[in-house]
Amino acid sequence: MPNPLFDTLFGQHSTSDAEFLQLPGGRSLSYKAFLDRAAQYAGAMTSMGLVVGDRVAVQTAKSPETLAVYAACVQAGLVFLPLNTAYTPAEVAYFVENSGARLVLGDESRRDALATIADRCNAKLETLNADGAGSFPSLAVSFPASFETVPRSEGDLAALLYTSGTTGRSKGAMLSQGNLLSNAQVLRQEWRFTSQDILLHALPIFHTHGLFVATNITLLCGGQMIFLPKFDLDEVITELPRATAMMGVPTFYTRLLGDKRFTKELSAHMRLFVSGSAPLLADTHIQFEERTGHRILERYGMTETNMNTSNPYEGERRAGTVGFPLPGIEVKITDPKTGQTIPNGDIGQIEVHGPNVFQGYWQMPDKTAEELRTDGFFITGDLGMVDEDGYVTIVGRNKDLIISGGYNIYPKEIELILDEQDGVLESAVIGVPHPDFGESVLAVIVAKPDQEPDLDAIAANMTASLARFKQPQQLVLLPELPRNTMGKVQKKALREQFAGTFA
Ligand code: MCA
Ligand code: AMP
Repeated sequence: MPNPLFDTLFGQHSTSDAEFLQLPGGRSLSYKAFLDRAAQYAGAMTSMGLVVGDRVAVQTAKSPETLAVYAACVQAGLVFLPLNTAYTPAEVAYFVENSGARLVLGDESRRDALATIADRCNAKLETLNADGAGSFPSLAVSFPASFETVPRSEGDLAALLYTSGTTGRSKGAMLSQGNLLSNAQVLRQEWRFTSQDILLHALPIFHTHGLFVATNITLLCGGQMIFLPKFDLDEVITELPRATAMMGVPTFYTRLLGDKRFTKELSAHMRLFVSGSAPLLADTHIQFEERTGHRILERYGMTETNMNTSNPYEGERRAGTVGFPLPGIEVKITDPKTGQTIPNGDIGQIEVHGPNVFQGYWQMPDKTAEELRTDGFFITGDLGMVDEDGYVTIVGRNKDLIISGGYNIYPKEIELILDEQDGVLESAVIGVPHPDFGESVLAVIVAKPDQEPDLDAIAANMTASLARFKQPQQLVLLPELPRNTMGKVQKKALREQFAGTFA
């Protein structure tokens, strides 16, 4: 019985001794060894009573074992729910509760906090540490290295990835087997990936970019990954000469350009550098080409859709654009008020349609209906235009969103917490230019009459509730927020006022 995602990405390699992961310290893992481990994990999770469709919430370090949990979930028909390792227990509690996860996998160092959450949500808790040890692998070791793959179809759910919401509540994007598979197939073809490729993998694996784009393509073509725990400039520079391709957020490329060791010779063996998740400045694109002779290939995607557009592999990679709609994917630009398609060259909201578009938000039919039209077009919340040659350019966002180092941060989530602090009347959180992260978080606070909020105490309070990367890098007190005649806060004016803060 088929399981399209498992069969195509993983099953085809089950007896292959070819190398899959190159790991720090000269270690490596073959496809077979990786899949044997995944089968043991699938056996262990099934023995715990998990059944098809159950969610598995995973907040563990980037490691071959975490990747094997993903494979095991696909093989056993479970829904993989990866979580940013920077999330605080308060944040994790929401995801576990909202998803109704049956199993939580976390690091031993967080066992107490996670146990409280798991108990409250009636979920099981097991540990998996960065070095591959923990209660979960200890349990799995006694299971056979083969597992009868659970039949699934392309419409079945494979993963639940949470994206922050403009209302402050995160939404679980339901991704089917077909969503993931179709995108991996299209990207392998478009970017010419083969079993000869060695991908330098320095992205986290709890987001679409590192998990689905980078990993699924490699699995599909039977290539290898140099699997680094995180983006570390020295390690990337050391490993680059052995790689053929790299995927990254713009911060990766600006950091590389900031290092004199990053030369044409160092990247001579590379055939492809891909950038996405945040806008790549045209200046970075140009500097990169001058330094290395390579033109970065920029593409555009979302958690809800995987990848939508890409600059061409052959043909002109145009700086400042995100290229053409991928084969099988339609992009249209519409008037945000009427939803009508507008002429090429005009700026409107970007809508996409295709086999990549998700199944809706987990148990949020109203939110799904707001963003996913009945004809299948998804309203991305990005603003853009298509030029006469068909290149798509993103010019801004119709959603209040900050992208810092490739991580999405929704101001509303932070404002809700700030507004509860002592002495705070109201707040406005904005993204301002940052040389390393592209954008960074700045919070403007207005005091209640005759009160003086303690900014240091407020900053300290944020650490319990919010992951470090979401915490404002600066808190500013203003007598009032700028508003238009309708009373709406003018964030544009604030962004202009504070544009130079992190310059
Ligand atoms: C780390 N910090 C950050 C960020 N990352 N602060 C703001 N924004 C960030 N992105 C904090 C740390 O907690 C630390 O705080 C301080 O910054 C310095 O840490 P540093 O060591 O410099 O950071 P790093 O570990 O080098 O991380 C920076 C990074 C990383 C390499 C850019 O954030 C990263 O890998 N980003 C990629 C995110 C990604 O994969 N996005 C794809 C999602 P302190 O020192 O104060 O404790 S979007 C997606 O998937 C869509 C579909 C798409 O299109 O791809
Ligand atoms: P996420 O919801 O975390 O998947 O982030 C998706 C958002 O990242 C998109 O809606 C865009 O706003 C942004 N994004 C992704 N790729 C690009 C890109 N190449 N250029 C500009 N913005 C991008």
